[in-house]
Amino acid sequence: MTASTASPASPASPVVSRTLHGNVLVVGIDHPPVNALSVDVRRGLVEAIEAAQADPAVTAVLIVGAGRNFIAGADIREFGKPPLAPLLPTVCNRIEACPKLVVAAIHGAALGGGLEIALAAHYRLAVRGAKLGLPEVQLGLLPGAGGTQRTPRLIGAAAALDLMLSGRHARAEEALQLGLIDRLGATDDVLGEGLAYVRELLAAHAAVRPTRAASALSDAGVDAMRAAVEAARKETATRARGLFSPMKIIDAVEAAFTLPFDEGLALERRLFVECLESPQRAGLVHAFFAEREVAKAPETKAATPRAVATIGVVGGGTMGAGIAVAVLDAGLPVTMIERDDEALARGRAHVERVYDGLVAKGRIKTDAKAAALARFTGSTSYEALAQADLVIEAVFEDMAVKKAVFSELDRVCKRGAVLATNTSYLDIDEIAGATSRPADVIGLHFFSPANIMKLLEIVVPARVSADVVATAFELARQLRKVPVRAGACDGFIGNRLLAVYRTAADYLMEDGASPYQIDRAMREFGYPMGPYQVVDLAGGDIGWAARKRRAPTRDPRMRYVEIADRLCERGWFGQKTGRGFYRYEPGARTGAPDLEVEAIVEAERLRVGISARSFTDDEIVRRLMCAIINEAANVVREGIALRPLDVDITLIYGYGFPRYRGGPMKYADMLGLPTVLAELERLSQEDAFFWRPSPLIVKLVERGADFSSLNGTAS
Ligand code: 3H9
Repeated sequence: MTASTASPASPASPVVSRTLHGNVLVVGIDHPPVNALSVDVRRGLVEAIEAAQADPAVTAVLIVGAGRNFIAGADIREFGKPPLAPLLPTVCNRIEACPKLVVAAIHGAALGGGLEIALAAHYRLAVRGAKLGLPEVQLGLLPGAGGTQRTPRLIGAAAALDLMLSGRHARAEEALQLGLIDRLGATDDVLGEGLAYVRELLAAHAAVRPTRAASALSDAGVDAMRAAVEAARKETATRARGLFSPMKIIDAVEAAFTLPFDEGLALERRLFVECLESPQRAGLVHAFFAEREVAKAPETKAATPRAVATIGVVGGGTMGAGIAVAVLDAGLPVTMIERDDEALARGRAHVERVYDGLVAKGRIKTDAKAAALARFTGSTSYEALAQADLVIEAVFEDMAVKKAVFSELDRVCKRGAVLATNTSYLDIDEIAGATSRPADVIGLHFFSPANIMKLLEIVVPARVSADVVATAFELARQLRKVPVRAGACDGFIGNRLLAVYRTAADYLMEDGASPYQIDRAMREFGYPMGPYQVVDLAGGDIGWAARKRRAPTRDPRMRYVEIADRLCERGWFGQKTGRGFYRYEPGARTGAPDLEVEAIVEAERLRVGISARSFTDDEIVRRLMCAIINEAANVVREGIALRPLDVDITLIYGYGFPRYRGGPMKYADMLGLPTVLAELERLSQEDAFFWRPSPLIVKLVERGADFSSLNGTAS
């Protein structure tokens, strides 16, 4: 805080304070948690600028944020509701038009509309640690308060497009280099730095400097801008395929050098409203809030996590090594256990290989690899885990093997240690039964590659204690994972839904669609890969083993398609064997359609007496989505997922479901549950067992409600 004398200027709005520091009016935004620009903040800002303009005692205005951030942007909770005046573009124009000097002093986040407020000010200072960005694209939007017009005028179109199309945050140092800010504060006292800067500007008689008149759009600059816009259009057509707002962002930025400022603003507004009204905006905003909501499981409120400073990992295969890297990356030490020296050496080599890959890709430096590996130790003796606070088992998926591991852990681990299994389908209660402390046993289902994939299913068996669940959520936070609480059942949330998705795809294939058409249709829907590309990537043998395991308990009413088994019997397990549903050139990751596979599919149709019929891509998507939505409803009904939004986040973060569709439950709500139910009823005439509508969907439709009514959130 600065030493200057401060006095309240007038009773301002409850969220925007006005304090006179000598002749400088400090306008403070204090609207927790992140100073989002709600209607009250917008009103308060306009009133403050008007008050400054009218008060002869004020020669300059300094805008600052209270708490941890400057301003996190527009209030996302207001989207989709009737807009309330003053709109944000008006607020920004009002700030820019102020005849007295306006300076923004930034700390923490200045994002979206928050940065646009700063861009409307005449000068900008940021302290270290500040992050500036225009992340609207991640919400299906574009910067709609002058950002698309002011940013290119300030820093050129190439840099502006980079910020807007990636949505990334630039640190204060980079922002200075780009020309987004004018001054980097020497200390982190944002108010003191800001006031000193304003006084310096006043002493130098610095001019009021509207950003709309900034000069990056000089004649010489325009050619470069045109080239940047064209390059961005080309790249966006492939990189952001299927997304609505990126092309609108480019159109708006182009207007910055093809139209006068006010016409550019008008175009920006029109395009912003188009984005605002798009289903993609609704899907992405839902995902934004859902992602934050999943971390708030009931146990995280009811219990205190146990302290975790040291972690053990049992098993050094791909999964164990990936988990070890995820933990090492969070700065925690890891002890890996393997059964003998050879296996341990392989486990260590696995870990090193992951780091070598990261170094080769330039993601980390060699010294970061060395620092991480210095936290890694290995042992062939379980005794090395005696002091571990939490142990994650990642051995072969076999109940007897897992039980043996847990009985060893029970023998050696200290009281209070959390014992976690990474199983993807086995009964965790049974595993816990191999110990004398089932209350300490929990499921931590990582996704491969475990150091990259963000999803962590936290699987809660019947006897686990609440503080162990809370510990798992805290670990997820430390590992920067997105945790989803799942109840115990075969496949938990994600793999259970994957199984019905695959089954429905197999039915389509046997009934007449080719695996290649199915894959293409799902890619068009927004998945990065189709279901059969995923099988080939994961290894057909994994699903084959699961099918054999389930065979004895399979309901006889369930139709079973044997096509994948025919491929596995030939040793065609996908990428790793060079053949699967696709044929792969040595080392290639993209496969080509295989006529022999199509012949096998046709032979299977003949064998079971099906004559192929044709399906449109649209029908394929409808069937596969109905299968997922229906099973997801059962997963919610049974309490395996806490809420529909937990399913949405699981599929977005673990299974490539297109985020801009908000997840399958949000997608179902947008389609309309009566439409989904009607489709299920139609399909159940073909196969009453598989397509039986979930009682939850039936109930919600009867009540005129949808899945969002079960989320307990506003989105
Ligand atoms: C925009 O600005 C459009 C304009 O161009 C044009 C308009 C015309 N609104 O993330 P956290 C909530 S679009 C409302 O856990 P952190 C969040 O839900 C906007 N609420 O904290 C959470 O609530 P809860 C462009 C918001 O410290 C709480 O705040 N801006 C908003 O890890 C804490 O959030 C963005 O896209 C908001 N804008 O991270 C920035 N932001 O406690 C979005 C957050 O009930 N925000 N909340 O769960 C962020 O990226 C991060 O929140 C931030 C802080 C980095 C700021």
